[in-house]
Amino acid sequence: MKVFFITTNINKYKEAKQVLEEYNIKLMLLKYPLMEIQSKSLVESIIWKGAQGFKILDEYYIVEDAGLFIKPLKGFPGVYSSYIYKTIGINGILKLMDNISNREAYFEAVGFLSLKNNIFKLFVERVHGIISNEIRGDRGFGFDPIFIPRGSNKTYAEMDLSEKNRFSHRGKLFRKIGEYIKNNILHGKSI
Ligand code: ITT
Repeated sequence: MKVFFITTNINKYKEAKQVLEEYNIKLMLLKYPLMEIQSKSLVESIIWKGAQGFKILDEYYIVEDAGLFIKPLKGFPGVYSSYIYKTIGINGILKLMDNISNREAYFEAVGFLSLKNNIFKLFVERVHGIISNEIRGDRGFGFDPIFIPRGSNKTYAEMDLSEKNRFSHRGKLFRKIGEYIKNNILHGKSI
């Protein structure tokens, strides 16, 4: 089965593609910049972002948004992750965390799966962890070099693709989406 992933981020696509291969789902990249609204929640913005796809293609497709929420910074950068990454970057985040001993943070990923006829399903996953004291690793993208997921002592950037997928918010999210497609679409149940 073929499903499209509408994203401008090739790294996100590679991670998601590897997970969905386990479910015999072929993920196709549709590189298209969907508009994003400024909202306090990723769930609210993904509905708005995902629904734009209805006008672009009449196929099963996925749109995904993720953000890093740092507890002692009251959830910052959260929904502003993309802008903050492009402006102050990971060095800026580490500077803000100088002398802060509580390093708790989580990544949230939300997914919008379009099932044709304007029907869609939402998925949400979180992975808790800590912000490292320094930049570590050169793989991955975004905040990967400063996030250590619970259960590992490596940052995401010190992991290869499969290991990151085993631990990550995106890995968890796409396994949930894969299970859903397997149980509700591939096996012919009505949705
Ligand atoms: P889209 O076209 O799919 O929107 P994007 O790069 O803007 O691609 P997001 O809005 O989902 O992706 O992500 C917002 C930012 O959060 C992104 O620019 C990264 O800096 C960061 N981010 C998201 N997922 C990440 C991950 O797995 N590891 C590290 N940083 C991540």
